[in-house]
Amino acid sequence: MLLLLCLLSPLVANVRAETGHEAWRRYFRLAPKIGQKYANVPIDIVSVGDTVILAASRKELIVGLAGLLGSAPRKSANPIDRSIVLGKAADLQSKFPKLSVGAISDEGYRLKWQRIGEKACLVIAGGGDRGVLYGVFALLSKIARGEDISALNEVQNPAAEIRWVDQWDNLDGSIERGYAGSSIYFYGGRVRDDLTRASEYARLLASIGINGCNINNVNANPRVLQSDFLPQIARIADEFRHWGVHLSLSVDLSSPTTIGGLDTFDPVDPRVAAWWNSKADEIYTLIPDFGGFTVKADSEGRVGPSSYGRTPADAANVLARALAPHGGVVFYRAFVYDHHLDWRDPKSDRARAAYDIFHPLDGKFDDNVIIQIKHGPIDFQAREPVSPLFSGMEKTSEAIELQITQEYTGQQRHLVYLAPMWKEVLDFDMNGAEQKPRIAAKAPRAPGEEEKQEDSSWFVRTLLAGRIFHRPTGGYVAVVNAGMDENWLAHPFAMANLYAYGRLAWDSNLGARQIAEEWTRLTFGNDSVVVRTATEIAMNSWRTYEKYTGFLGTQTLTDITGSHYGPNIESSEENGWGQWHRADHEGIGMDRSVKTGTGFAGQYQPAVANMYESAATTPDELLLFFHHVPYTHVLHSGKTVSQYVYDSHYEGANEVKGFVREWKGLKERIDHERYDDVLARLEYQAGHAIVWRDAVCSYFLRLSGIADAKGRAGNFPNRIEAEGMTLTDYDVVEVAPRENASDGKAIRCLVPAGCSATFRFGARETGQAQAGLPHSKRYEIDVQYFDQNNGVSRFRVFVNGRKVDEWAADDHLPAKKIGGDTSTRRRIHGVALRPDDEIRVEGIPDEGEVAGLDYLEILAETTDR
Ligand code: GCV
Repeated sequence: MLLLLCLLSPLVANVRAETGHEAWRRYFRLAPKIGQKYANVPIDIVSVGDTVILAASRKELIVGLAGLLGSAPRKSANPIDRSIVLGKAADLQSKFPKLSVGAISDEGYRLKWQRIGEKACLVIAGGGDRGVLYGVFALLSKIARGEDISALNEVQNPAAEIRWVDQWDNLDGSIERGYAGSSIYFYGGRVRDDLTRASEYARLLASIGINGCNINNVNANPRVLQSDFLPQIARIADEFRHWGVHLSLSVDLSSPTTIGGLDTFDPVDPRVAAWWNSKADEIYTLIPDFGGFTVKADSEGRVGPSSYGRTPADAANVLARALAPHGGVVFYRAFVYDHHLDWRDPKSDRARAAYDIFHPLDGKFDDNVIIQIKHGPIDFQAREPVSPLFSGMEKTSEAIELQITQEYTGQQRHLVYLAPMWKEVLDFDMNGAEQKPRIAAKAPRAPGEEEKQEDSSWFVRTLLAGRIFHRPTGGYVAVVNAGMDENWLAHPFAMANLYAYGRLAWDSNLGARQIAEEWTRLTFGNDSVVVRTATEIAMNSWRTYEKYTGFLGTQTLTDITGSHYGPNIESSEENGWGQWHRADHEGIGMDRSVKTGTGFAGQYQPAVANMYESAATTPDELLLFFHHVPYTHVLHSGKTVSQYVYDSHYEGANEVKGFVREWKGLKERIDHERYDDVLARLEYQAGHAIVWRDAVCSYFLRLSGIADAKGRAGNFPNRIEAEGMTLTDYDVVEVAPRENASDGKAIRCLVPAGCSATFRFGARETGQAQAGLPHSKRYEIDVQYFDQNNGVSRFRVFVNGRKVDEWAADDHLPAKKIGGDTSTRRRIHGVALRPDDEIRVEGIPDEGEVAGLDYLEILAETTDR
């Protein structure tokens, strides 16, 4: 028994109940084997300096070490025996003249063992207050991950000055594209009374080096700037300040008229400039460390400078001049486009907009304006090329805008780790193969940092750091949309994206795998099986999602005019939003070449433009973004486009099944709460991946008329369509679009007492029996039903009158109707069946939800489904 306990001990150490609220700063007591590595970590803290950030740093260090190592450190005025000594480099050096920490940038830090007098101390020196805080978090992270710190001597300076997040929170408490509950800041038109979550969020952000947060939706409510509202905003800034997080606000450019009483918001009108100046003064009186303004204008119905024939530079500069005396910045979003484009015009192209508008303005923006550029030219798609604007402005500061909230990537119901995609963007060389001589010879460097010989590549990450064109600032912004959900982002793995974003904004040279491993250790503990499995699932997840939802650069195939979630392939077409894939009977793709298409490819630097100009040199994964090709076009991989569509969707759906299997291997190695939560989400995802697979395959099978060489698409031997069963009170409905239900039909129940669908089980339903394989007596029954969000239907399944399962359709999927957003799979395991058994499904509707049913699939039970 004792032996058994010993063998299990590394496992049970990890399995304390958890909600995910602590994210990657759990500070759980280290397992003894790891903990003993830190036996000589000092338990005495000497802190030099006294600011709110230093106080927070000291407190974090005490809480973290007490949790990880089991004993609370003491505070001392001077080093005794061994101490951790922390403070700003300049302050430490004046207090301990013999201490040498070298040069550190303002937000950088050094972690180093050093003798102070006779005492061997562990020094945490920051360039400024934030540097100290980041150093503390870094040390705690190393210990939590079991990293050797016995010879620690490390300096870290952030890659870029701007490391911000945006929240799209509305004052009524809702969050645009938020998938994890309501706003942590606002409720019912005002700032929440209890801002505990706001403070905890700032701490979370600081722990990964993020130094700014824009708290309200870019579709901004002008009310946020009203004089009676600003003191409420100041309360949030008070919470952020301890964690070194600047607060900024999205502003509506029409504010001078809507709340200012002026008859114009023309940015070149002196009265408008005076209004913004006095508004900025008012804000800084309340919030001295206010970060600045974010602007969405002339975009998706927002007003902007075009109302007066002015440019984004005119608009940005009037704000920038109001903020400049206080040190604030303007984030002007390059997401400016016409959403009433003429879809019949083969030359019209939304992808061109940002470059067409902003490139000619290069040099016209004030130095404290940062152009915030979405990573691709469209809108956070699972695959799109890098925005050409990154290399289109040499005299303007830039920030990349990434999206952590998974608007087009499964909305935190699908596990999609985005760091591999972001790495491809950041590592993309905008200069292509061409070697340009005009590269900066001397880039601004952190003090003490060695001058690196940059080659002539224009990596996006280097452009963002301002190094190539000597820009004073620049960096990273990401839309997070954390909410009131206990674990911040709903899906436990969605937190890996927030973690990865912070780590990359700090050090863009880190690898996606290394970050995933770090996150896994900090989130789930150091069990090597957990680390390996979770990292592997994460690393594969983005490409897997791409395989079953969108192919070869089509852009999104989600419901573009609705939820942006489930499949709706035709919704991209015949409207002005410009996310067209141009699929017809013969072929698919947007021709964006210069020679025959929209000319978008020509917005890149010559080497990259040449690559995208021809289908022969465009990488497969972006082929359809740049070219219209027949379904018979042969890819570099050797497959035709049509066969690729079938293969990739079957592969993708199978890979998610694999994730479920791998995750199940972690049972007992992770606390039950998070294990079960992730498992349930993965099982849902595996079902929804099949919905996607079947929708896309059947759509293109019908459109192209080209069969799947492997015979899978449109062929479901084990499927029993609901509309083919014997129905009592259920009625048959045509589903639109038809590919969102098997065979285009489903059944719905409008009778409050309930309806039923019955059939007799026969050999036809068992692939194994048909193939003459040994007949299994136990089966898995997959029930494909529809879980709308306007009611909670109930389902019951009976075999020969005996109930084998029941459940409530109570998920919060983003639709009120039967379709691709709501199609959901329930798996019933281990059902004993004999030929001719009666299987009956009962559905009881609730309010608007109609207990919709699509089909059943029955297969012999195996361990590998
Ligand atoms: C905040 C996309 C989203 C919108 C979002 C917009 C933006 O269009 O669907 O919800 O609006 O991007 O980034 O401004």
